[in-house]
Formats: sequence, C-alpha cells, structure tokens
Amino acid sequence: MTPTITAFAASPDRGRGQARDMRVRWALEEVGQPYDVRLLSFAEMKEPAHLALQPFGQIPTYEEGGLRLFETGAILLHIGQRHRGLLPEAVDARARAIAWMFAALSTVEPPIVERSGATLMERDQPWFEARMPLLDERVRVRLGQLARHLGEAEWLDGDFSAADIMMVTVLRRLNGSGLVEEHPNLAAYVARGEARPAYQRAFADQLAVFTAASTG
Ligand code: GTB
Repeated sequence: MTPTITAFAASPDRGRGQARDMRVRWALEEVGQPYDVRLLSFAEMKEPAHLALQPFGQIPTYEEGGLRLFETGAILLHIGQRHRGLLPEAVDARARAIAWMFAALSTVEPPIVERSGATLMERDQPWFEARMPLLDERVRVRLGQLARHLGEAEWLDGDFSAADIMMVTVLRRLNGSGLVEEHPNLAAYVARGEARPAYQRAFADQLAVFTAASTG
C-alpha cells in the first residue's frame, strides 16, 4: 500500500526544505518506500477534511491503508517500525534511538522554533532586538550540550537512524543563523545527513513542488 503524505502547495520557505514534510520524505526515501503527496493550500489545511486527519490544521500527515497519522514523531516512529533500516533491531539500541527522536522534538526543537518564529513574525516589534540575544542563548545552550554528546561520532547513537533524520532536520531550521557553525562537529553532522542520497532525493522532490508552483 503506497502511503500518501500531505505537504504545503506553496511552502513559505521557498523550497529550502525547512517544512516538516521533509523529514517524512527523507525517512521514506531511506527505506525505499515510494509515496504519494497531496499538496494543500493554507485554506485547505483548515478545512474539515484535513482537520479530520490533523486536528491542528497542519502538515504533514500520513495515510497508509486504514492508518491515518499526524505528528512527525509518530510518523517517523511508524516508518521505522514498519520497515527495516531506520531503527536498530536490538531492543536497547532501539529504545535509545527513540529517546533521541524525543530529544530532537522536545528538547532541541522548541528553542529553535521559538527563535525562528521570532525572526519570521516579530521583527517589527519594539522589543525584537532586545529579545533575540535571549533566544540565541537558549539555542546555544542546547547546541553546546548536543555538540558535547556527539563529539567526533558520526551519528547520535551508533548507526544512522530515524533519530538522525529528526535531529538533522531540526538543526537545519537554523540555516543562515551561523549558530550551528559555532560547533564544527555539529555542522559536519548536518552536512553528513544532507549528503545521504535519500536526503538528496527528498530535498529535490520538495524543491520541485516549489519550482512548479512558482513557474506554473
Ligand atoms: N508537531 C507537528 C509535527 O511535528 O508534525 C508540527 C507540524 C507543523 O508545525 N507544521 C507546520 C504547519 O503546518 C509546517 S512545518 N504550519 C501551518 C499552520 O500551523 O497553520 C513548520 C514550518 C513552517 C514554515 C517554515 N518556513 O517557512 O521556513 C518552516 C517550518
């Protein structure tokens, strides 16, 4: 059964692969699972048909037969459990990989999203300039801790896993800020992820959506 995911018909990131469908596309490419994409406008994301799939009116979603999923953490976990290659087979190693997926989503991503939301939506506010150093500092704390954990390792915990897809896509949200580059090992980690053929295919596919929308 070919899964269907949803994505922005016109991504506000202009094809830079920052929207969260990128992590689902990448995971599906890693396991060699073909998929369909249903593109949605912002208005369609708030309509009842989509709200029935994603109660918060967001992308991405994942449909496979009778299964309907939302939340990228749940979707990547499902893909990792359904296919070989994204989560370790050994029980303890699998539990650690899942812990790193949660760490990416609930410990590292929140300050990054807070910072990125401020740069996108609060630039005109009188307190913007004063708030940014605080937001940068919160991100720096997490990046420092993550860089210390990673050290010279290639991936977060042994072999490449769904946790690395999650963490690399979270860190990519800082592109252009220079914050990841303050830690050469983290910058190299992100580059290693982006160099994977599955990442490249996923990136090209989401970029093609933007290109078609802007030329069509
Ligand atoms: N916790 C959910 C998950 O992990 O699945 C979060 C999903 C989510 O935030 N989806 C966003 C969305 O649908 C798109 S990815 N937003 C529309 C809405 O809430 O109305 C977040 C995103 C959006 C835009 C950029 N960008 O322009 O760079 C980057 C990331």
